[in-house]
Amino acid sequence: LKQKSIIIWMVGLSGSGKSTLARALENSLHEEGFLTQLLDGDNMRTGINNNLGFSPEDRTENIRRAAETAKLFMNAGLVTICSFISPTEDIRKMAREIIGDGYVEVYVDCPVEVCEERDVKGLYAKARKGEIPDFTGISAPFDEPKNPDVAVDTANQSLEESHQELVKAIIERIKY
Ligand code: GGZ
Repeated sequence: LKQKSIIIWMVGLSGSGKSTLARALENSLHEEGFLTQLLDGDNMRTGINNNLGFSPEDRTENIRRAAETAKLFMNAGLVTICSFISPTEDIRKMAREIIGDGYVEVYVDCPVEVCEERDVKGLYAKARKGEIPDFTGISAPFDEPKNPDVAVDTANQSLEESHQELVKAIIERIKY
């Protein structure tokens, strides 16, 4: 096998650019010949996690199942990319403990003010109006990761710059 299987755990607010970067990273890894699996809200919350909402308990269960699922892919030899808000220290500690060696934390750093200003999907406006309860960064907590393995600054960099930086950092960690 020409790749080390690891789990790239992408952390960041809604609208931080996490999913866009996760997909772009996956494409770049494919071009380099790596096998990957992407896990995110789109394939987890609509399927195996379709009974979960956004209470603290449900988010914890969402991340627990995602980490366990990711570990299966990792053990099958795939470079696994997980893109979830993963809002608290405790939630990330749990993911790190489930996965063990192979957990690589990437902080997609974009302040809530910038995410709200951009509000690509209009979710922040709805959260402000109270139409979405427990919205991360508005009415539910987000603890900034203190010691991520990699951080990209999507508030001050273009997505293309962040993408290049991320690909470089990840390829260093998966090539033998
Ligand atoms: C945060 C929410 C919420 C609430 C729906 N809080 O930007 P999006 O829309 O497409 O991605 C967000 C996604 C977050 O799901 P995660 O599984 O990543 O969250 S966690 O790690 O905390 O379990 C957002 C949408 O779901 N969304 N309601 N209340 N984001």
